Amino acid sequence: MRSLRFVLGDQLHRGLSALADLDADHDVVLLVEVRAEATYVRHHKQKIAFLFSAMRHFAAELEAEGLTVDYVRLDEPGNTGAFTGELKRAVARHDPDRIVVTEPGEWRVWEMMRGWDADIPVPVEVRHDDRFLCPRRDFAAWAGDHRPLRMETFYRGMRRRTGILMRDGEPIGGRWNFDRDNRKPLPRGYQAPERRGFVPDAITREVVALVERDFPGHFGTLAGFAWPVTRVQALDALAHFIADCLPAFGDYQDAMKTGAPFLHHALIAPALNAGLLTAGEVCRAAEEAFHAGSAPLHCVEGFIRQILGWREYVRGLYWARMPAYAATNVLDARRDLPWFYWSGETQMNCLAQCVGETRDNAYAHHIQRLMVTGNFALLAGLDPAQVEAWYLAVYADAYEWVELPNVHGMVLWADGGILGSKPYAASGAYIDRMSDYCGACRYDVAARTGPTACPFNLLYWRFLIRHAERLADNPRLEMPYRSLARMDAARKVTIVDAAERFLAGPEMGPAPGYRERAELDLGRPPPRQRRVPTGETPEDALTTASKN
Ligand code: FAD
Ligand code: DLZ
Ligand code: SF4
Repeated sequence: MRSLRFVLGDQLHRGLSALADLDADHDVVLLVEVRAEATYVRHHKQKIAFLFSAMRHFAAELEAEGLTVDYVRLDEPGNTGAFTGELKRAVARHDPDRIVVTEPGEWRVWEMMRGWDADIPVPVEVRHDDRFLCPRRDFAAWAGDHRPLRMETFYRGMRRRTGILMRDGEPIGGRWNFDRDNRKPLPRGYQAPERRGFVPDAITREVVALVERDFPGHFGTLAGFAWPVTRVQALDALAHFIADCLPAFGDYQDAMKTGAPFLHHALIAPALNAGLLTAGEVCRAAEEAFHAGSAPLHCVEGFIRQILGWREYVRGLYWARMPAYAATNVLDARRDLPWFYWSGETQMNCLAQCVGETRDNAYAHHIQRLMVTGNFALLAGLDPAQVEAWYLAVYADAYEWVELPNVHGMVLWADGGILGSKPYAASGAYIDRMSDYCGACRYDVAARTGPTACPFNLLYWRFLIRHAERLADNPRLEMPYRSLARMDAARKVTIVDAAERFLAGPEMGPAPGYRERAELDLGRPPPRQRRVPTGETPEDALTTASKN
Protein backbone atom coordinates (compact mmCIF):
# COMPACT_ATOMS: atom_id res chain seq x y z
CA MET A 1 0.00 0.00 0.00
CA ARG A 2 1.29 3.44 -0.92
CA SER A 3 0.74 5.95 1.88
CA LEU A 4 0.98 9.70 2.01
CA ARG A 5 2.29 10.55 5.50
CA PHE A 6 1.14 14.08 6.36
CA VAL A 7 3.23 15.68 9.12
CA LEU A 8 1.98 18.96 10.62
CA GLY A 9 4.39 21.72 11.60
CA ASP A 10 4.21 20.92 15.33
CA GLN A 11 4.77 17.17 14.83
CA LEU A 12 8.46 17.17 13.89
CA HIS A 13 9.35 13.95 15.63
CA ARG A 14 10.86 10.90 13.93
CA GLY A 15 8.95 8.60 16.27
CA LEU A 16 5.62 10.26 15.36
CA SER A 17 2.76 7.76 15.01
CA ALA A 18 2.11 8.98 11.44
CA LEU A 19 5.66 7.90 10.53
CA ALA A 20 5.49 4.47 12.17
CA ASP A 21 5.57 1.43 9.83
CA LEU A 22 6.67 3.70 6.99
CA ASP A 23 7.56 1.98 3.72
CA ALA A 24 10.63 3.85 2.48
CA ASP A 25 10.28 2.44 -1.04
CA HIS A 26 6.72 3.57 -1.66
CA ASP A 27 5.54 6.14 0.88
CA VAL A 28 5.83 9.90 0.61
CA VAL A 29 6.15 12.25 3.59
CA LEU A 30 4.30 15.54 3.11
CA LEU A 31 5.04 18.83 4.91
CA VAL A 32 3.40 22.09 3.87
CA GLU A 33 4.04 25.72 4.70
CA VAL A 34 0.63 27.40 4.52
CA ARG A 35 -0.43 30.96 5.06
CA ALA A 36 -3.61 30.06 6.94
CA GLU A 37 -1.61 28.53 9.81
CA ALA A 38 0.56 31.62 10.15
CA THR A 39 -2.39 33.99 10.15
CA TYR A 40 -5.36 32.38 11.97
CA VAL A 41 -3.94 34.59 14.65
CA ARG A 42 -1.10 36.81 13.55
CA HIS A 43 1.69 34.84 15.16
CA HIS A 44 4.85 36.50 16.42
CA LYS A 45 7.44 36.67 13.63
CA GLN A 46 9.80 34.46 15.65
CA LYS A 47 7.17 31.75 15.99
CA ILE A 48 6.65 31.56 12.23
CA ALA A 49 10.40 31.64 11.56
CA PHE A 50 11.03 29.00 14.23
CA LEU A 51 8.46 26.62 12.82
CA PHE A 52 9.30 27.05 9.14
CA SER A 53 12.99 26.59 9.90
CA ALA A 54 12.34 23.53 12.07
CA MET A 55 10.08 22.06 9.35
CA ARG A 56 12.71 22.60 6.65
CA HIS A 57 15.44 21.07 8.80
CA PHE A 58 13.24 18.09 9.65
CA ALA A 59 12.42 17.52 5.96
CA ALA A 60 16.14 17.63 5.13
CA GLU A 61 16.87 15.05 7.87
CA LEU A 62 14.20 12.68 6.51
CA GLU A 63 15.62 13.06 3.01
CA ALA A 64 19.12 12.36 4.29
CA GLU A 65 17.69 9.14 5.70
CA GLY A 66 16.61 8.16 2.19
CA LEU A 67 12.89 8.90 2.53
CA THR A 68 10.85 10.60 -0.17
CA VAL A 69 9.70 13.97 1.09
CA ASP A 70 7.32 16.35 -0.63
CA TYR A 71 7.94 19.74 0.95
CA VAL A 72 5.71 22.62 -0.13
CA ARG A 73 7.22 26.03 0.52
CA LEU A 74 5.12 29.07 1.33
CA ASP A 75 6.07 30.84 -1.90
CA GLU A 76 5.70 27.80 -4.16
CA PRO A 77 3.48 28.67 -7.14
CA GLY A 78 0.03 27.15 -6.73
CA ASN A 79 0.25 26.87 -2.92
CA THR A 80 -3.39 27.12 -1.84
CA GLY A 81 -2.40 28.46 1.59
CA ALA A 82 -4.33 25.89 3.67
CA PHE A 83 -3.97 22.28 4.88
CA THR A 84 -6.97 20.87 3.00
CA GLY A 85 -6.03 22.47 -0.31
CA GLU A 86 -2.44 21.27 -0.02
CA LEU A 87 -3.51 17.77 0.88
CA LYS A 88 -5.78 17.62 -2.17
CA ARG A 89 -2.96 18.82 -4.42
CA ALA A 90 -0.58 16.27 -2.92
CA VAL A 91 -3.10 13.46 -3.49
CA ALA A 92 -3.31 14.51 -7.13
CA ARG A 93 0.52 14.48 -7.39
CA HIS A 94 1.16 11.13 -5.67
CA ASP A 95 -2.05 9.13 -6.07
CA PRO A 96 -1.70 7.35 -2.68
CA ASP A 97 -3.90 4.50 -1.44
CA ARG A 98 -4.36 6.22 1.91
CA ILE A 99 -3.32 9.22 3.98
CA VAL A 100 -1.82 8.72 7.42
CA VAL A 101 -1.76 11.61 9.87
CA THR A 102 -1.35 12.06 13.64
CA GLU A 103 -4.17 13.78 15.54
CA PRO A 104 -3.58 17.55 15.65
CA GLY A 105 -2.95 19.72 18.69
CA GLU A 106 -5.81 22.09 18.05
CA TRP A 107 -9.57 21.62 17.89
CA ARG A 108 -9.71 23.95 14.87
CA VAL A 109 -7.53 21.56 12.86
CA TRP A 110 -9.35 18.53 14.26
CA GLU A 111 -12.59 19.86 12.79
CA MET A 112 -10.81 20.43 9.49
CA MET A 113 -9.56 16.82 9.52
CA ARG A 114 -13.03 15.50 10.14
CA GLY A 115 -14.04 17.13 6.86
CA TRP A 116 -11.35 15.27 4.93
CA ASP A 117 -13.40 12.09 4.67
CA ALA A 118 -15.80 13.98 2.44
CA ASP A 119 -13.21 16.19 0.72
CA ILE A 120 -10.35 13.81 -0.03
CA PRO A 121 -10.83 10.89 -2.41
CA VAL A 122 -8.70 8.39 -0.40
CA PRO A 123 -9.13 7.02 3.15
CA VAL A 124 -7.60 9.10 5.94
CA GLU A 125 -6.21 7.30 8.99
CA VAL A 126 -5.86 9.57 12.03
CA ARG A 127 -3.53 8.15 14.67
CA HIS A 128 -3.09 8.94 18.33
CA ASP A 129 -0.33 11.37 19.29
CA ASP A 130 1.87 9.26 21.53
CA ARG A 131 4.35 12.07 22.21
CA PHE A 132 2.22 12.77 25.27
CA LEU A 133 2.48 10.64 28.39
CA CYS A 134 -1.26 10.57 29.04
CA PRO A 135 -3.38 9.55 26.03
CA ARG A 136 -6.50 11.64 25.55
CA ARG A 137 -8.80 8.70 26.23
CA ASP A 138 -7.03 7.96 29.56
CA PHE A 139 -7.41 11.55 30.67
CA ALA A 140 -11.08 11.48 29.71
CA ALA A 141 -11.54 8.32 31.81
CA TRP A 142 -9.65 9.85 34.74
CA ALA A 143 -11.66 13.08 34.47
CA GLY A 144 -14.89 11.11 34.52
CA ASP A 145 -13.95 9.69 37.92
CA HIS A 146 -12.46 12.78 39.57
CA ARG A 147 -14.63 15.77 40.41
CA PRO A 148 -13.50 18.45 40.86
CA LEU A 149 -10.56 17.99 38.50
CA ARG A 150 -7.35 18.97 40.21
CA MET A 151 -3.86 18.97 38.74
CA GLU A 152 -2.26 17.68 41.94
CA THR A 153 -4.38 14.49 41.95
CA PHE A 154 -3.70 13.93 38.26
CA TYR A 155 0.03 14.54 38.77
CA ARG A 156 0.30 11.94 41.52
CA GLY A 157 -1.39 9.46 39.20
CA MET A 158 1.13 10.31 36.47
CA ARG A 159 4.06 9.81 38.86
CA ARG A 160 2.70 6.36 39.71
CA ARG A 161 1.98 5.56 36.08
CA THR A 162 5.45 6.52 34.80
CA GLY A 163 7.49 5.66 37.90
CA ILE A 164 9.25 9.04 37.60
CA LEU A 165 10.72 10.14 40.96
CA MET A 166 9.19 7.07 42.61
CA ARG A 167 10.74 4.37 44.79
CA ASP A 168 8.84 1.25 45.92
CA GLY A 169 5.55 2.87 44.99
CA GLU A 170 6.24 5.98 47.11
CA PRO A 171 7.39 9.45 46.03
CA ILE A 172 11.13 9.92 46.44
CA GLY A 173 11.83 12.25 49.36
CA GLY A 174 8.56 11.28 51.07
CA ARG A 175 6.55 14.14 49.54
CA TRP A 176 4.81 14.58 46.19
CA ASN A 177 5.31 18.30 45.99
CA PHE A 178 8.22 20.47 47.15
CA ASP A 179 6.67 23.78 46.23
CA ARG A 180 7.08 25.25 49.70
CA ASP A 181 10.88 25.04 49.22
CA ASN A 182 10.65 26.91 45.89
CA ARG A 183 9.72 30.39 44.74
CA LYS A 184 12.22 32.64 46.44
CA PRO A 185 12.90 36.24 45.42
CA LEU A 186 16.33 36.75 43.84
CA PRO A 187 19.14 37.46 46.29
CA ARG A 188 20.97 40.80 46.18
CA GLY A 189 23.67 40.91 43.51
CA TYR A 190 22.21 37.84 41.77
CA GLN A 191 23.71 37.06 38.35
CA ALA A 192 21.51 35.14 35.91
CA PRO A 193 23.24 32.18 34.23
CA GLU A 194 24.55 32.78 30.72
CA ARG A 195 22.05 31.26 28.27
CA ARG A 196 22.87 29.25 25.20
CA GLY A 197 21.44 30.72 21.98
CA PHE A 198 21.64 29.11 18.54
CA VAL A 199 23.11 31.20 15.75
CA PRO A 200 20.79 31.09 12.71
CA ASP A 201 22.22 28.95 9.89
CA ALA A 202 21.54 29.44 6.17
CA ILE A 203 18.09 27.77 6.36
CA THR A 204 17.01 29.91 9.30
CA ARG A 205 18.39 33.07 7.70
CA GLU A 206 16.41 32.35 4.54
CA VAL A 207 13.24 31.82 6.57
CA VAL A 208 13.83 34.97 8.63
CA ALA A 209 14.06 36.97 5.38
CA LEU A 210 10.84 35.31 4.15
CA VAL A 211 9.00 36.19 7.36
CA GLU A 212 10.23 39.81 7.27
CA ARG A 213 9.01 40.02 3.67
CA ASP A 214 5.71 38.13 3.88
CA PHE A 215 4.51 38.89 7.42
CA PRO A 216 5.62 42.51 7.97
CA GLY A 217 2.59 43.50 10.05
CA HIS A 218 2.96 40.71 12.58
CA PHE A 219 3.92 41.42 16.18
CA GLY A 220 7.52 41.06 17.33
CA THR A 221 11.09 41.45 16.20
CA LEU A 222 13.40 38.86 14.62
CA ALA A 223 16.79 40.35 15.45
CA GLY A 224 17.34 38.24 18.55
CA PHE A 225 16.22 34.91 17.03
CA ALA A 226 18.19 32.19 18.83
CA TRP A 227 15.77 29.23 19.19
CA PRO A 228 16.96 25.68 18.61
CA VAL A 229 15.51 24.54 15.27
CA THR A 230 16.74 20.93 15.03
CA ARG A 231 16.54 17.95 17.36
CA VAL A 232 20.31 18.08 17.89
CA GLN A 233 20.10 21.73 18.93
CA ALA A 234 17.06 21.05 21.12
CA LEU A 235 18.93 18.27 22.93
CA ASP A 236 21.84 20.67 23.36
CA ALA A 237 19.48 23.28 24.84
CA LEU A 238 18.08 20.64 27.21
CA ALA A 239 21.55 19.54 28.30
CA HIS A 240 22.54 23.16 28.96
CA PHE A 241 19.41 23.71 31.06
CA ILE A 242 19.96 20.54 33.08
CA ALA A 243 23.61 21.38 33.79
CA ASP A 244 23.45 25.14 34.32
CA CYS A 245 19.91 26.12 35.31
CA LEU A 246 18.05 23.19 36.85
CA PRO A 247 20.09 23.24 40.10
CA ALA A 248 18.35 26.51 41.08
CA PHE A 249 15.23 26.25 38.86
CA GLY A 250 12.77 25.87 41.71
CA ASP A 251 14.37 28.49 43.90
CA TYR A 252 13.96 31.29 41.36
CA GLN A 253 11.03 29.93 39.36
CA ASP A 254 8.75 32.83 40.28
CA ALA A 255 11.30 35.65 40.29
CA MET A 256 11.32 38.46 37.73
CA LYS A 257 14.20 40.79 36.99
CA THR A 258 14.61 43.67 34.55
CA GLY A 259 17.01 42.77 31.76
CA ALA A 260 17.05 39.06 32.69
CA PRO A 261 14.15 37.52 30.79
CA PHE A 262 15.18 33.88 31.08
CA LEU A 263 16.68 33.39 34.57
CA HIS A 264 16.70 29.62 35.30
CA HIS A 265 13.85 28.66 32.97
CA ALA A 266 14.31 25.83 30.49
CA LEU A 267 13.40 27.68 27.25
CA ILE A 268 12.36 24.36 25.77
CA ALA A 269 8.63 24.83 25.21
CA PRO A 270 8.86 25.78 21.50
CA ALA A 271 10.99 22.69 20.78
CA LEU A 272 8.88 20.44 23.00
CA ASN A 273 5.58 21.57 21.50
CA ALA A 274 6.89 21.20 17.94
CA GLY A 275 8.19 17.65 18.50
CA LEU A 276 11.95 18.29 18.64
CA LEU A 277 11.90 16.93 22.21
CA THR A 278 9.49 14.60 23.98
CA ALA A 279 8.00 15.06 27.42
CA GLY A 280 9.29 11.67 28.55
CA GLU A 281 12.91 12.33 27.67
CA VAL A 282 12.85 15.78 29.27
CA CYS A 283 11.48 14.39 32.55
CA ARG A 284 13.99 11.51 32.51
CA ALA A 285 16.90 13.91 31.91
CA ALA A 286 15.87 15.94 34.96
CA GLU A 287 15.39 12.80 37.05
CA GLU A 288 18.86 11.56 36.09
CA ALA A 289 20.36 14.87 37.24
CA PHE A 290 18.82 14.24 40.66
CA HIS A 291 20.14 10.67 40.86
CA ALA A 292 23.59 11.87 39.73
CA GLY A 293 23.56 14.42 42.58
CA SER A 294 23.83 17.41 40.26
CA ALA A 295 20.42 18.96 41.05
CA PRO A 296 18.44 19.02 44.32
CA LEU A 297 15.10 17.25 44.67
CA HIS A 298 12.99 20.39 45.20
CA CYS A 299 14.20 21.80 41.85
CA VAL A 300 13.91 18.53 39.96
CA GLU A 301 10.44 17.74 41.32
CA GLY A 302 9.32 21.33 40.68
CA PHE A 303 10.47 21.10 37.07
CA ILE A 304 9.08 17.62 36.40
CA ARG A 305 5.71 18.70 37.83
CA GLN A 306 5.46 21.39 35.16
CA ILE A 307 5.71 18.80 32.40
CA LEU A 308 4.39 15.53 33.82
CA GLY A 309 1.74 17.45 35.74
CA TRP A 310 0.70 20.77 34.26
CA ARG A 311 1.51 20.17 30.60
CA GLU A 312 -0.24 16.80 30.44
CA TYR A 313 -3.12 18.07 32.58
CA VAL A 314 -3.93 21.11 30.42
CA ARG A 315 -3.73 19.03 27.26
CA GLY A 316 -6.07 16.39 28.68
CA LEU A 317 -8.47 19.01 29.93
CA TYR A 318 -8.48 20.82 26.58
CA TRP A 319 -9.50 17.69 24.68
CA ALA A 320 -11.94 16.52 27.34
CA ARG A 321 -13.78 19.86 27.44
CA MET A 322 -13.54 21.38 23.97
CA PRO A 323 -15.31 23.02 22.23
CA ALA A 324 -17.61 24.12 25.07
CA TYR A 325 -14.60 25.04 27.23
CA ALA A 326 -13.66 28.11 25.19
CA ALA A 327 -17.16 29.57 25.22
CA THR A 328 -17.62 30.34 28.93
CA ASN A 329 -17.14 33.75 30.52
CA VAL A 330 -18.10 33.14 34.13
CA LEU A 331 -16.81 36.47 35.47
CA ASP A 332 -18.62 38.34 32.67
CA ALA A 333 -15.43 40.07 31.53
CA ARG A 334 -16.17 42.35 28.56
CA ARG A 335 -13.51 45.04 28.34
CA ASP A 336 -11.43 45.40 25.15
CA LEU A 337 -7.76 44.51 25.29
CA PRO A 338 -5.90 47.80 25.74
CA TRP A 339 -3.44 48.72 23.06
CA PHE A 340 -0.42 48.56 25.37
CA TYR A 341 -0.54 44.74 25.14
CA TRP A 342 0.76 45.26 21.59
CA SER A 343 2.80 48.44 21.92
CA GLY A 344 4.28 48.00 25.40
CA GLU A 345 3.56 51.72 25.86
CA THR A 346 2.27 52.01 29.41
CA GLN A 347 3.47 53.70 32.55
CA MET A 348 3.00 50.45 34.47
CA ASN A 349 6.60 49.32 34.40
CA CYS A 350 5.89 45.64 35.07
CA LEU A 351 3.65 45.45 32.01
CA ALA A 352 6.00 47.52 29.85
CA GLN A 353 8.87 45.16 30.74
CA CYS A 354 6.90 41.95 30.11
CA VAL A 355 5.37 43.12 26.82
CA GLY A 356 8.75 44.47 25.65
CA GLU A 357 10.47 41.14 26.36
CA THR A 358 7.62 39.29 24.65
CA ARG A 359 8.08 41.47 21.56
CA ASP A 360 11.85 40.90 21.48
CA ASN A 361 12.00 37.20 22.41
CA ALA A 362 8.55 35.68 21.68
CA TYR A 363 8.97 34.56 25.28
CA ALA A 364 7.99 35.55 28.80
CA HIS A 365 8.32 33.12 31.64
CA HIS A 366 5.40 31.58 33.48
CA ILE A 367 5.08 34.15 36.26
CA GLN A 368 5.30 37.06 33.87
CA ARG A 369 2.46 35.47 31.86
CA LEU A 370 0.41 34.58 34.93
CA MET A 371 1.02 37.34 37.44
CA VAL A 372 1.72 40.39 35.27
CA THR A 373 -0.02 40.32 31.86
CA GLY A 374 -2.49 37.68 33.06
CA ASN A 375 -3.22 39.18 36.47
CA PHE A 376 -3.88 42.55 34.88
CA ALA A 377 -6.28 41.00 32.35
CA LEU A 378 -8.15 39.24 35.18
CA LEU A 379 -8.36 42.29 37.43
CA ALA A 380 -9.34 44.66 34.63
CA GLY A 381 -12.02 42.26 33.34
CA LEU A 382 -10.63 41.94 29.81
CA ASP A 383 -12.65 39.93 27.30
CA PRO A 384 -11.38 36.31 27.38
CA ALA A 385 -11.50 35.85 23.60
CA GLN A 386 -9.29 38.89 23.02
CA VAL A 387 -6.85 37.94 25.78
CA GLU A 388 -6.62 34.37 24.46
CA ALA A 389 -5.98 35.58 20.91
CA TRP A 390 -3.15 37.75 22.26
CA TYR A 391 -1.47 34.87 24.14
CA LEU A 392 -1.86 32.59 21.14
CA ALA A 393 -0.20 35.15 18.89
CA VAL A 394 2.74 36.38 20.92
CA TYR A 395 4.67 33.32 22.21
CA ALA A 396 6.88 30.97 20.21
CA ASP A 397 5.47 28.03 22.19
CA ALA A 398 1.79 28.93 21.79
CA TYR A 399 -0.73 26.36 20.55
CA GLU A 400 -4.34 26.42 21.61
CA TRP A 401 -4.24 23.09 23.48
CA VAL A 402 -1.82 24.59 25.99
CA GLU A 403 -2.58 28.31 25.71
CA LEU A 404 -6.35 28.07 26.18
CA PRO A 405 -6.53 26.21 29.52
CA ASN A 406 -3.75 28.40 30.89
CA VAL A 407 -5.44 31.64 29.86
CA HIS A 408 -9.12 30.79 30.01
CA GLY A 409 -8.83 28.66 33.15
CA MET A 410 -5.73 29.52 35.14
CA VAL A 411 -5.47 33.24 34.42
CA LEU A 412 -8.99 34.50 33.72
CA TRP A 413 -11.01 31.91 35.66
CA ALA A 414 -13.50 32.20 32.80
CA ASP A 415 -14.24 28.48 33.26
CA GLY A 416 -15.52 29.08 36.82
CA GLY A 417 -12.94 26.82 38.46
CA ILE A 418 -12.73 23.74 36.22
CA LEU A 419 -8.94 24.03 35.90
CA GLY A 420 -8.00 25.72 39.17
CA SER A 421 -9.77 26.21 42.46
CA LYS A 422 -9.31 30.00 42.66
CA PRO A 423 -8.39 32.98 40.51
CA TYR A 424 -4.74 34.04 40.84
CA ALA A 425 -5.72 37.64 41.64
CA ALA A 426 -2.95 39.63 43.29
CA SER A 427 -2.22 43.23 44.17
CA GLY A 428 0.99 45.08 43.33
CA ALA A 429 2.57 43.73 46.53
CA TYR A 430 3.10 40.33 44.88
CA ILE A 431 4.85 41.87 41.87
CA ASP A 432 6.96 44.02 44.18
CA ARG A 433 7.99 40.98 46.25
CA MET A 434 8.97 38.88 43.25
CA SER A 435 10.56 41.51 40.97
CA ASP A 436 12.54 44.72 40.75
CA TYR A 437 9.91 46.36 38.52
CA CYS A 438 8.23 48.62 41.06
CA GLY A 439 11.34 50.64 41.94
CA ALA A 440 11.43 52.09 38.42
CA CYS A 441 7.69 52.61 38.05
CA ARG A 442 5.78 55.89 37.84
CA TYR A 443 3.18 54.35 40.17
CA ASP A 444 3.64 53.73 43.88
CA VAL A 445 3.18 50.09 44.80
CA ALA A 446 2.65 50.95 48.48
CA ALA A 447 -0.23 53.34 47.71
CA ARG A 448 -3.83 52.12 47.60
CA THR A 449 -5.37 55.50 46.92
CA GLY A 450 -4.31 58.82 45.43
CA PRO A 451 -3.07 59.76 41.97
CA THR A 452 0.03 57.56 42.06
CA ALA A 453 -1.63 54.44 43.52
CA CYS A 454 -0.48 51.27 41.75
CA PRO A 455 -3.31 50.26 39.36
CA PHE A 456 -2.91 46.62 40.43
CA ASN A 457 -3.88 47.68 43.98
CA LEU A 458 -6.96 49.59 42.85
CA LEU A 459 -8.08 46.85 40.49
CA TYR A 460 -7.41 44.09 43.01
CA TRP A 461 -9.85 45.46 45.59
CA ARG A 462 -12.37 46.34 42.91
CA PHE A 463 -12.12 42.75 41.64
CA LEU A 464 -12.77 41.28 45.10
CA ILE A 465 -15.72 43.62 45.69
CA ARG A 466 -17.18 43.05 42.23
CA HIS A 467 -17.06 39.26 42.49
CA ALA A 468 -17.78 38.88 46.21
CA GLU A 469 -21.01 37.03 45.61
CA ARG A 470 -19.25 34.33 43.61
CA LEU A 471 -15.87 34.23 45.37
CA ALA A 472 -16.23 35.26 49.03
CA ASP A 473 -17.07 31.70 50.12
CA ASN A 474 -14.05 30.21 48.37
CA PRO A 475 -11.90 28.83 51.22
CA ARG A 476 -8.73 29.73 49.33
CA LEU A 477 -9.78 33.39 49.27
CA GLU A 478 -10.66 33.59 52.94
CA MET A 479 -7.72 35.86 53.84
CA PRO A 480 -8.33 38.59 51.22
CA TYR A 481 -12.05 38.63 51.93
CA ARG A 482 -11.32 38.95 55.65
CA SER A 483 -9.13 41.99 54.89
CA LEU A 484 -11.88 43.39 52.70
CA ALA A 485 -14.41 42.95 55.51
CA ARG A 486 -12.17 45.04 57.78
CA MET A 487 -12.00 47.90 55.26
CA ASP A 488 -14.43 50.73 56.02
CA ALA A 489 -17.17 51.47 53.50
CA ALA A 490 -15.89 54.95 52.59
CA ARG A 491 -12.45 53.60 51.74
CA LYS A 492 -13.98 50.92 49.55
CA VAL A 493 -15.90 53.59 47.63
CA THR A 494 -12.74 55.67 47.19
CA ILE A 495 -10.79 52.69 45.85
CA VAL A 496 -13.52 51.55 43.48
CA ASP A 497 -13.96 55.11 42.16
CA ALA A 498 -10.23 55.41 41.55
CA ALA A 499 -10.18 52.01 39.83
CA GLU A 500 -13.06 53.04 37.56
CA ARG A 501 -11.27 56.28 36.70
CA PHE A 502 -8.16 54.31 35.83
CA LEU A 503 -10.16 51.93 33.63
CA ALA A 504 -11.71 54.87 31.80
CA GLY A 505 -8.36 56.65 31.48
CA PRO A 506 -5.65 56.86 28.85
CA GLU A 507 -3.67 53.76 29.95
CA MET A 508 -6.56 51.53 28.93
CA GLY A 509 -7.39 52.91 25.52
CA PRO A 510 -5.75 52.89 22.16
CA ALA A 511 -3.15 55.65 21.81
CA PRO A 512 -4.04 58.30 19.20
CA GLY A 513 -3.85 56.79 15.74
CA TYR A 514 -3.10 53.30 17.00
CA ARG A 515 -6.52 51.84 16.35
CA GLU A 516 -6.29 52.81 12.66
CA ARG A 517 -2.73 51.51 12.46
CA ALA A 518 -3.77 48.31 14.16
CA GLU A 519 -6.39 47.58 11.59
CA LEU A 520 -4.30 48.65 8.65
CA ASP A 521 -0.98 47.31 9.66
CA LEU A 522 -0.50 45.34 12.85
CA GLY A 523 -3.93 43.81 13.00
CA ARG A 524 -6.02 43.22 16.06
CA PRO A 525 -6.60 39.51 15.92
CA PRO A 526 -10.30 38.91 15.53
CA PRO A 527 -11.90 37.11 18.48
CA ARG A 528 -11.97 33.44 17.70
CA GLN A 529 -15.16 31.94 16.50
CA ARG A 530 -16.99 30.21 19.31
CA ARG A 531 -18.59 26.91 18.52
CA VAL A 532 -21.43 25.21 20.29
CA PRO A 533 -20.84 21.70 21.60
CA THR A 534 -21.80 19.00 19.15
CA GLY A 535 -22.27 16.35 21.81
CA GLU A 536 -19.50 14.29 20.29
CA THR A 537 -16.20 14.11 22.14
CA PRO A 538 -12.91 14.09 20.22
CA GLU A 539 -12.32 10.58 21.54
CA ASP A 540 -15.56 9.32 20.01
CA ALA A 541 -14.53 10.66 16.66
CA LEU A 542 -10.90 9.48 16.52
CA THR A 543 -10.72 6.81 13.85
CA THR A 544 -10.64 3.35 15.28
CA ALA A 545 -8.27 2.39 12.50
CA SER A 546 -5.47 3.89 14.57
CA LYS A 547 -4.20 1.41 17.10
CA ASN A 548 -0.65 2.23 18.03
P1 FAD B 1 9.85 26.39 32.23
O1 FAD B 1 9.33 27.43 33.14
O2 FAD B 1 11.28 26.12 32.33
O3 FAD B 1 9.00 25.07 32.48
C1 FAD B 1 9.38 23.84 31.88
C2 FAD B 1 8.31 23.28 31.00
O4 FAD B 1 7.16 22.97 31.75
C3 FAD B 1 7.81 24.20 29.90
O5 FAD B 1 8.66 24.17 28.77
C4 FAD B 1 6.44 23.64 29.60
O6 FAD B 1 6.53 22.60 28.65
C5 FAD B 1 6.00 23.07 30.92
N1 FAD B 1 5.05 23.95 31.60
C6 FAD B 1 5.29 24.78 32.63
N2 FAD B 1 4.16 25.34 33.05
C7 FAD B 1 3.19 24.89 32.26
C8 FAD B 1 1.79 25.13 32.20
N3 FAD B 1 1.16 25.94 33.04
N4 FAD B 1 1.10 24.50 31.22
C9 FAD B 1 1.71 23.66 30.35
N5 FAD B 1 3.02 23.41 30.38
C10 FAD B 1 3.74 24.01 31.32
N6 FAD B 1 3.05 27.01 27.66
C11 FAD B 1 3.16 26.63 26.38
O7 FAD B 1 3.93 25.69 26.08
N7 FAD B 1 2.45 27.24 25.39
C12 FAD B 1 1.59 28.27 25.66
O8 FAD B 1 0.95 28.78 24.77
C13 FAD B 1 1.48 28.71 27.02
N8 FAD B 1 0.69 29.74 27.34
C14 FAD B 1 0.60 30.14 28.65
C15 FAD B 1 -0.23 31.22 28.96
C16 FAD B 1 -0.34 31.62 30.28
C17 FAD B 1 -1.25 32.77 30.61
C18 FAD B 1 0.37 30.97 31.29
C19 FAD B 1 0.23 31.41 32.70
C20 FAD B 1 1.20 29.93 30.98
C21 FAD B 1 1.33 29.50 29.66
N9 FAD B 1 2.17 28.43 29.32
C22 FAD B 1 2.25 28.03 28.01
C23 FAD B 1 2.91 27.68 30.35
C24 FAD B 1 4.31 28.22 30.66
O9 FAD B 1 4.25 29.58 30.96
C25 FAD B 1 5.26 27.98 29.50
O10 FAD B 1 5.24 26.63 29.15
C26 FAD B 1 6.69 28.34 29.88
O11 FAD B 1 6.77 29.68 30.24
C27 FAD B 1 7.62 28.03 28.73
O12 FAD B 1 8.92 28.40 29.04
P2 FAD B 1 10.06 27.39 29.47
O13 FAD B 1 10.22 26.34 28.42
O14 FAD B 1 11.26 28.22 29.80
O15 FAD B 1 9.41 26.73 30.73
C1 DLZ C 1 1.91 27.43 13.81
C2 DLZ C 1 2.11 26.94 12.41
C3 DLZ C 1 2.52 27.84 11.42
C4 DLZ C 1 2.83 29.25 11.72
N1 DLZ C 1 2.68 27.42 10.16
C5 DLZ C 1 2.47 26.13 9.84
C6 DLZ C 1 2.62 25.67 8.52
O1 DLZ C 1 2.89 26.41 7.59
N2 DLZ C 1 2.45 24.35 8.29
C7 DLZ C 1 2.13 23.46 9.26
O2 DLZ C 1 2.04 22.25 8.98
N3 DLZ C 1 1.93 23.89 10.52
C8 DLZ C 1 2.11 25.19 10.83
N4 DLZ C 1 1.91 25.63 12.11
C9 DLZ C 1 1.50 24.63 13.11
C10 DLZ C 1 0.01 24.33 13.01
O3 DLZ C 1 -0.72 25.52 13.28
C11 DLZ C 1 -0.33 23.21 13.99
O4 DLZ C 1 0.10 22.01 13.45
C12 DLZ C 1 -1.81 23.15 14.25
O5 DLZ C 1 -2.20 24.30 14.93
C13 DLZ C 1 -2.19 21.92 15.06
O6 DLZ C 1 -1.64 22.01 16.35
FE1 SF4 D 1 3.52 47.23 38.27
FE2 SF4 D 1 2.29 48.59 40.25
FE3 SF4 D 1 4.81 47.79 40.53
FE4 SF4 D 1 4.21 49.74 38.79
S1 SF4 D 1 3.98 49.82 41.01
S2 SF4 D 1 5.60 48.02 38.44
S3 SF4 D 1 2.21 49.06 38.06
S4 SF4 D 1 3.04 46.48 40.33
